[in-house]
Amino acid sequence: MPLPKRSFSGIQPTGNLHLGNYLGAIKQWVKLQDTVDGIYCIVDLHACTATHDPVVLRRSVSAVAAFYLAAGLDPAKSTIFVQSAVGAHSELAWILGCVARFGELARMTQFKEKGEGRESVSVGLFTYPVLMAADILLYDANVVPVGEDQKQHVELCRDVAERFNATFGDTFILPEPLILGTGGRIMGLDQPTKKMSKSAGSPNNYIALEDDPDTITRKIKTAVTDTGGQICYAPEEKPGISNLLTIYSLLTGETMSDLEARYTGKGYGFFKRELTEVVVENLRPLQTRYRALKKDPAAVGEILRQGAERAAGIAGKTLSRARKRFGMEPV
Ligand code: AQP
Repeated sequence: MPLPKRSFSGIQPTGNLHLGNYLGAIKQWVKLQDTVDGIYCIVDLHACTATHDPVVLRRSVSAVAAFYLAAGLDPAKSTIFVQSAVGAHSELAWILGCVARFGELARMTQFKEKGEGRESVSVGLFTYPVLMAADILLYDANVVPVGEDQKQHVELCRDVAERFNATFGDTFILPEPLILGTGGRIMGLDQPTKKMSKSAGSPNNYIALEDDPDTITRKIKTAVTDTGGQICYAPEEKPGISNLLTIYSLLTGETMSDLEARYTGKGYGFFKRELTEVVVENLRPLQTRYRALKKDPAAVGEILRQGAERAAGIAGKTLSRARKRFGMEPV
């Protein structure tokens, strides 16, 4: 199979980045960056689909950028930028919004989950997948490395692109989601049947990339486990311990069967103490680099500026192609 040429992905600056974002998304991007042209975005327009404070949003954008770099994204190999700095995202989203269908957006499970229990939701939350489709299609991305939760949105992106191509002529490349087998979905520590999430009600749901060793220790100690003390990977019957095993395996590269064999008869308490050490030691170098980057906002700002310049060059060409096909520029 030929190597994929370009990947696109992004994270919303909506709160504390957590282990799910790292293992499900950023770690994969770093792995890919020697073989594909990676375009990685801080999707601040998506973050506005929920009620937000503009000052906090700006701060979160800087924090996410610093985490991308601290986790190993190299601006010499990957393009890193802020979504709102490239106007083509909003313009293409409008065009695609006229091609997408209300019914297909209404079927998106993330919209249903995030809208659940709220008195009212923004139109932006409903059309979120259309903006995401624009993000991906602008860069002719072949692959979209995301967590499991985003698979449905990538599929919608393909459907909308296919419809556009069929109606107006070949314009967009159809992307494929790239999802880790085990670990595409890291679950909440306090509720292992739901995904770990920045906007979860309790901070005990997630291990934030910024958490200090004491906080990590406390969160893992109180993580929900299942009845029976056996340490085995069985996501249906034992979602709590299976989730902790997944985190351990993804951070160390050890297989589930090796871990199961090592921890046979050892008990949850023992396993949790060892997992705590693994998490703390894996996050330590990332956190050290993150703190150094936070002290140099000008350097991070310059990386984002250069990234936006390159991104705008690529996106502008695709947008112009789409505008022509759509009847907005002379062919
Ligand atoms: N629990 C998770 N396990 C694996 N991957 C995950 N991702 C998010 N949570 C998990 C992946 O991280 C990338 C960026 O996600 P996002 O922050 O833009 O949006 P999200 O999926 O909605 O993440 P959160 O944490 O739940 O954010 P909030 O609470 O703000 O909505 C994506 O690739 C996602 O799959």
